[in-house]
This record gives sequence, C-alpha cells and structure tokens, in this order.
Amino acid sequence: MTIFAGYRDEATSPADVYVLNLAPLASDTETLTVTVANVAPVITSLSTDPELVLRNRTFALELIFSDPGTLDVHQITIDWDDGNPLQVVTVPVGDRTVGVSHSYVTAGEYSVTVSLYDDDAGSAADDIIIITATPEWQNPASRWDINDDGAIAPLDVLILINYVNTHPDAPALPMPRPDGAPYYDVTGDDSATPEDALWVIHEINYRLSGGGGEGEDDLPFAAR
Ligand SMILES: [Ca+2]
Ligand SMILES: [Ca+2]
Ligand SMILES: [Ca+2]
Repeated sequence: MTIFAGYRDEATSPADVYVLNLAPLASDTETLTVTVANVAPVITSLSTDPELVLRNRTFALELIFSDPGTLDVHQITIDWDDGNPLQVVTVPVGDRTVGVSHSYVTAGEYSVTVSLYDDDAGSAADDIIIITATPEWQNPASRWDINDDGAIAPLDVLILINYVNTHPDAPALPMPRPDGAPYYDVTGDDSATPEDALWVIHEINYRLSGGGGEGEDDLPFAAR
C-alpha cells in the first residue's frame, strides 16, 4: 500500500499511519519517521519593468521563482554592477514574485547578478543584462547642454525658456525627438518645464563657483 503525503517544509517528523481494515473490521496504528529533504529554489524569470530602462529613472527588477517549501524564508542578493554594495532583500514567506527598485545614474550596459537563497542551504543564481538608455530629449553628452554646442551657457537657458514659454500648456515633448532639435529635457521626465531651465541655471552657477569638472555630469540631481 502506498500513502502519499506533502510536507511544506523540510523536517524530520513522526507520522501516524492509520491502517483500517474493513472486513473483518480491525485497525492498527504504526508510527514511522518521515524525513523531508529541502528542495532548492529555482529562478524562472528575471525581467525589468518597464522593459526600457532609462538613466535616473526608477525601474523594478522582477524576479519570479519556484520552491515547493511554502514555509521557506527566501533572501535575494543583487549585484547591480554599478559599484553599489550588494543589495539584500528578504522575501515575505510564501511570495514567489519579487520586484526590487533601482535606478542607474549613467547610461550603459550592466550585468546584474541575482542570487536566491532559501533558509535550508538551497540556492539559485541568474543574471540579466540591463541596457540603460538616456531619455529621448535629454542630451546624452551633457544633460544641461540644451543646444548641444559643447558649452553649458546662458544661451541654453534662453533656448529652454523660449520653448517653455511657447508651449505653456503642453510640456510633454513629442516622440520621437526630431534630429537636430535642442535637448529640452534636463530632468529626464519627457517634458520641458521651468524646472528644466532652473537646473541649467543651477548647473551654470555650480560650475562658476568651481564645483564643475570631469565626470560631474554623472552626479544625480539630488547631489546638488
Ligand atoms: Ca526550499
Ligand atoms: Ca549649450
Ligand atoms: Ca523635464
């Protein structure tokens, strides 16, 4: 006789096996020890939401995995490949879909490594290449250089303010950006607003005060 049983976590537990015989009517109980081994988790899907990742914009890395141990506690470590320390995320018990937010300061290609552990020494690992692009209307060379002439100057502010003033009710920029059009979006939110002009003014002042230099373009806005 075969008796099937499912265990939700690895364990060594006594199980009562009750055997009933109907004719002639008789019964007996026997206790045997059942050892349930852990099953390691398996990563079934790794993707980004949205699919197109833009620099300085928050996206979610979506991880879907399986593990028959419904009581297992899972932990995820993520190497974002951007110099940030390893991120450790604890998954709520029972969850099999996880979204972890991140943003990249610079456009480029990142090889992200995800490791998944259950609490019984089971693990899985996977990686995903995330290509981070520059927002359509943001100058990829230098976001403050509106007219793309290589200089960040009052002229950039003027061009931007002129555009904002002539499009007061439609700050959303048309897609795609026509070749040669000025890069009106400093903040990378696909719209041209007074805030974009303010950021150029801030940047000019920042550089005039001696704060500028190589690589400053890569600093997040929050750092100013
Ligand atoms: Ca497990
Ligand atoms: Ca310029
Ligand atoms: Ca903007």
